[in-house]
Amino acid sequence: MAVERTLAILKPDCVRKNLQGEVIARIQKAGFKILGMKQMRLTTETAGAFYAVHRGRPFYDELVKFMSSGRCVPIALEKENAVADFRTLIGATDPKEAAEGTIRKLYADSKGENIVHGSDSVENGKIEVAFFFSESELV
Ligand code: 3AN
Repeated sequence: MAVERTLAILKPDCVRKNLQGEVIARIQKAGFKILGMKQMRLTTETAGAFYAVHRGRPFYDELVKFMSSGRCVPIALEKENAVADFRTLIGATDPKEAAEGTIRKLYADSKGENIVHGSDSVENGKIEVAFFFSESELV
């Protein structure tokens, strides 16, 4: 299996609930290596650009508003099969449908406020890591 990079974002609901440490511990226990991590507050412009693929979807405005509503923590991760394994670790978009023991099942309230983002393909993993981190910030 190939070593891949994937982008996690601890979303504003995760930070508001003070769950950063618990979620990061689960990510580390699952074998992911943290290459880069920062705390920031996204502007609506930055959140809109990050989620540009969803522009036009009914939840887009709400998503951009939520993602810029408070601090978030982008994390660049590396591991063999990182993209698929991270999606398994976080669970389905809707926490009601997420498997037992997944991060969203454990901590998320709704489809919109679902604690954590994870890249959905190897290609997007590369693009999304580069969206938040320069190569010199990945160590
Ligand atoms: P995932 O984060 O599981 O890859 P996507 O890529 O389909 O899910 O959606 C991106 C983000 O948009 C989700 N994390 C979620 O916050 C939000 N979202 C997706 N679908 C809905 C929906 N039907 N209603 C509200 N928010 C949604």
